[in-house]
Amino acid sequence: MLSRRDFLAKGSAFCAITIYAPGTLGAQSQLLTPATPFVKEINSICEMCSTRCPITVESRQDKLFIRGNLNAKSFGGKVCARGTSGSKLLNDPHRLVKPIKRTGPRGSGMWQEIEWEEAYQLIAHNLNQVCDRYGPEAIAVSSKSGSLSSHAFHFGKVIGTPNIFSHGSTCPISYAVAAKVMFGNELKLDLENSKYILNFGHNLFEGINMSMTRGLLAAQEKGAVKVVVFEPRLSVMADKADEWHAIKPGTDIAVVLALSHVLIEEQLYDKSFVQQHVSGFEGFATSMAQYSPEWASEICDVSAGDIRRIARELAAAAPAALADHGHRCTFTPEEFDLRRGIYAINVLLGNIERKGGVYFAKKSKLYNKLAGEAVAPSLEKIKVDGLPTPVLPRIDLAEPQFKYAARAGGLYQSIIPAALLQQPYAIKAWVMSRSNPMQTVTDRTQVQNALEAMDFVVACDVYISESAAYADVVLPESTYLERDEEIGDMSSKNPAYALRQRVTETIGDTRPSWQIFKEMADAMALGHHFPWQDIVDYQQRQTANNPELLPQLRKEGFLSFGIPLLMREPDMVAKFRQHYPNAQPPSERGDYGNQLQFSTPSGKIELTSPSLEEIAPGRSVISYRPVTLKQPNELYFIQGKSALHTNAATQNIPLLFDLQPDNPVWIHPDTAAEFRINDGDSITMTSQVGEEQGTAKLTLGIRKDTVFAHMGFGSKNQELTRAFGKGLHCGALLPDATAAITGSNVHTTGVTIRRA
Ligand SMILES: Nc1nc2c(c(=O)[nH]1)N[C@H]1C(S)=C(S)[C@@H](COP(=O)(O)OP(=O)(O)OC[C@H]3O[C@@H](n4cnc5c(=O)[nH]c(N)nc54)[C@H](O)[C@@H]3O)O[C@H]1N2
Ligand SMILES: Nc1nc2c(c(=O)[nH]1)N[C@H]1C(S)=C(S)[C@@H](COP(=O)(O)OP(=O)(O)OC[C@H]3O[C@@H](n4cnc5c(=O)[nH]c(N)nc54)[C@H](O)[C@@H]3O)O[C@H]1N2
Ligand code: SF4
Ligand SMILES: [Mo]
Repeated sequence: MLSRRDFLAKGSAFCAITIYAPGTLGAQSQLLTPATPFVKEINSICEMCSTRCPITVESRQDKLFIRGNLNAKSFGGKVCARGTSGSKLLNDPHRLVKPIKRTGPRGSGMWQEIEWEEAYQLIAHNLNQVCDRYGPEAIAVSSKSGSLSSHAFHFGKVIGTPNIFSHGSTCPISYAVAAKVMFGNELKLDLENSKYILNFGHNLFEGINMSMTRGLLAAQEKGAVKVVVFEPRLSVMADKADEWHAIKPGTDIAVVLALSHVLIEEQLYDKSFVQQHVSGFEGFATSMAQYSPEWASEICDVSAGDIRRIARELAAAAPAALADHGHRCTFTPEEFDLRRGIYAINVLLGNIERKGGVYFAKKSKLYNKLAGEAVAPSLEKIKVDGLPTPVLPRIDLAEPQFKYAARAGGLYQSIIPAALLQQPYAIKAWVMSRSNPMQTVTDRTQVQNALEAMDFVVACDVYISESAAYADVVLPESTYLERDEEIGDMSSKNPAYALRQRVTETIGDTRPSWQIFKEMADAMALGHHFPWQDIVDYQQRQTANNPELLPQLRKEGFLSFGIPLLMREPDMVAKFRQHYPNAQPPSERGDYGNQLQFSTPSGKIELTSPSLEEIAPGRSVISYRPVTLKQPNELYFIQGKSALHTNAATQNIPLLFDLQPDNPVWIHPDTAAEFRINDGDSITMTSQVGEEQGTAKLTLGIRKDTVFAHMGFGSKNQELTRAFGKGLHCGALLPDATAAITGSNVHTTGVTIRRA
């Protein structure tokens, strides 16, 4: 058994600088050599962030070079700074490459390396014990959603717990729930062809989504687009925009509703679209009548004249104009009506399924139906019969208002009160994969308390993350460069698929998620619920009706089928019909507007949703509700992504760490002067739940009442030797607050600052 202290001692004897925890590549370096890539070039998928861009990995002299897969045109054949750094993760001596079990108190850094079999037996014994004592519902299973999460989620279903969570409530859940309620489905943005883009804190040049970022860049390079950004700080996005409005945090909804007010009052909306496709317009229009630009400007610090002008400019550019619904939707407790309000602008502009507007992904089923022939292969859904039915409802369904959120990945943060207060009932064990809630769910202290209160915790990660440091067993997943995965649907304007493939042999004793969760089920005598033999068998089941798809994807990595289609764009529909002679006949307008279907109760776009009254009285009509995000003596504390790091996942990766080791706090010079803070000073930031140390960065590019920091820094886990204690820990300052209906975890709070 080795403790962190032993390693410190050992480390100082053998090497003056670096200390490695058991289970890491560094600790095993004498036994292990770096990975050898397989062949010259393999196509795969990046996982340095959850955008998951298609990549081509080339090996030259045993080194890996990662670039974008040219087949994936919308990604531009490019990767970002993090995407090129994959081999730094692969070969990082701090990376976990052997299962470990805890041998001291949680968080003490006392670990012992164990074999996989022992890890599985330990996990099976402890999870079975929790099941026997409290029922399977007492086990929470969580994973960041994406290509690897389906195996963790399936494991949750197999053991019979309803308490399965994605990261959604800390990220996109609000726009997902709002879209589901209004349209029955999620929407995508046609940034590249847009002439006018409204952006409410979608930080596309730092919170990078390669295809969207490049789409926006392409539009800006053409010079034919106007971009208007509402942001409390001068983000790179704001800097590259035509107009930046330094909006007060949490008040975007006022601008959004006032824009609709003007579009309706001045009759600037698309009446025929509304008439054909929209339900509840009258109720919506009545509600909007009260939200004048003058009313809004009092709330949000954007002038009434600007709001009126922007509404008119938008309408003039429509339908090639759009309001971006954003990505991380955690600014305010009123996210639901903020995101519904943003969608409503698009509906009024009549930009649905138009160039430069918004559209639905064209998956093969719809595409083939419209084409009248099998243009694109379809993936089989892999069904497993005979799974247990949980007796209790999900912990986040104690309140019926979260019905939609529960289906969209759930309220991740609800694990904390369930563990600490048994509300609505006790969670006693936590199986987490590819998730670092200690950093990414609000109120770190309570997350730590919840982890300490658990009977048993399993973490599956590539590092001993801040959260994994509190687990009983940590399972090392192979990095994305070392593992195969199932085929993923990447359809946009036409159907597309992508495949992740191993590009190099596995270093150390790591395994992929598909294998880990299958083998965990085996150890619990539940392996029959994972009927596929291995990932190839799984891929073959996915392609049972189109066996040629798999070899094609192995070669190409990314495949798209057919030609791009927007259903209400007559020239695209005409081209589509030329391509596919058996295609559906168009409407009188020469488009497929008549084929648009919305899986909502009314079958139309619901600008007002009467059915919401059953789960949340008073919520059917979009309206303004004031929120309090800070006390009068406090500053708003907001966060955002760094272009050089991914959330709380890359701070310890060599190169990325060197490029940005911490997160200085942005403060306006006038505010800093008030507190006698100079640029570079150490500061203390205090909120109602925590106190953190940081460094001041004085900039005119932020509101005087607001401070900002990149998220993901200030790790309190010493196994992450590089990242430990570097910068300010955002989650430690954020109180737990949940938005209505969407269940999103609110990331804005009030803080005070002083010189440390
Ligand atoms: N305060 C604050 N909190 C936030 C945010 C914010 O802006 N401010 N942003 C929110 C957002 S948008 C999101 S999406 C969430 C993200 O939060 P999480 O879902 O927790 O995700 P990450 O921080 O991206 O990474 C989680 C873990 O995945 C591990 N990992 C990386 N690759 C692999 C792999 O291949 N396999 C396995 N098993 N593990 C891997 C990393 O080491 C890391 O420990 O955070 C949210 N939380
Ligand atoms: N380089 C990089 N790329 C990433 C990620 C990463 O970590 N690094 N993460 C990926 C993930 S998981 C996601 S979700 C996306 C995130 O994509 P985004 O959602 O675009 O990312 P954030 O940087 O969190 O953006 C939030 C922005 O909103 C601003 N803001 C805060 N409060 C308010 C407010 O009340 N109103 C307005 N208008 N603005 C406000 C912040 O200053 C910040 O610039 O990026 C993805 N891509
Ligand atoms: S945006 Fe960058 S890090 Fe994220 S998947 Fe794409 S290349 Fe990888
Ligand atoms: Mo996210």
